[in-house]
Amino acid sequence: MKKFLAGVAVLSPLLAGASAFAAQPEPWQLGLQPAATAIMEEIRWFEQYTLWFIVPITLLVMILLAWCIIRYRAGANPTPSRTSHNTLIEVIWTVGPVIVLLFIAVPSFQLLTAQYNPEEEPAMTLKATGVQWSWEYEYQDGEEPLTFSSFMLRDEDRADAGKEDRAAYPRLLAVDNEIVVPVDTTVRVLVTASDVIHAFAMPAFGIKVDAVPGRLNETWFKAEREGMYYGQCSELCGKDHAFMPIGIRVVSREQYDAWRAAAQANLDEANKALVASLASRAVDVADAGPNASAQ
Ligand SMILES: [Cu+2]
Repeated sequence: MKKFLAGVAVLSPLLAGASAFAAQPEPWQLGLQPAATAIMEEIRWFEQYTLWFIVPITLLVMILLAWCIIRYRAGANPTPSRTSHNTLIEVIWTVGPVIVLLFIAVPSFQLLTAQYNPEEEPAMTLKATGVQWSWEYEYQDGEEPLTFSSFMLRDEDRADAGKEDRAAYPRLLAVDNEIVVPVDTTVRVLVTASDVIHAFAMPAFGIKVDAVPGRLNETWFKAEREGMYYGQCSELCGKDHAFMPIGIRVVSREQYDAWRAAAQANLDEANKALVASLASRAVDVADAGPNASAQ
């Protein structure tokens, strides 16, 4: 036991450090990715909150089971009681769970409502279409919609795209054309699919919504921290299901405006310019996170 506790003590700063890298899964990660939106903060709070019920209930049941097994085994209790009814116990085990469920249901419904209702009218609309096996994005703001597809970044394309840093552009998660959105902006995401069911999921934003052919689902996010965020298709959609990552880059308003204007003319050039400008101030971006000191 002592050894185990010592192990936990050694590991915990490591785990805290790992979580500071935000936005992408880490090897041996426990728990969720750090939150980049208020909704994800709430989801994380709710997860902790429910643990305060789950852990005591599990312990109580374990103790009761152990007590019954030991105290009332045939050897220690040769003549079993014939009692089959106890009003007080029956009231307790009916009312107790009802109260627990109420305590869980109220914040749960509040969270569900918040997930469906952005605080303000979304400032921009993005359509994401799942395709076997890539994503098609359409920016529906502005006079001319901007459309492009997003494939997993292949190793041979890294140099060309200026994405050789494997920490920032991890294998199997990095994409050739990522979604670029301004920070602190409410973005409506319309999600559909062209062939089979996919799902659009971004863990750090707390969003996950099915992409169903012939239907249009809606979700939204408001990213509060600049950075590069990774998600994946979350519906088993076929042989390349594991190879359709989602990349969302959250940048400042000015950077977004510059990118958007350039992307309309030439997406590749716009992306390259953005990657280069961000690489030059990578340190600032890393410092921007609330957990930066933990690194
Ligand atoms: Cu898929």
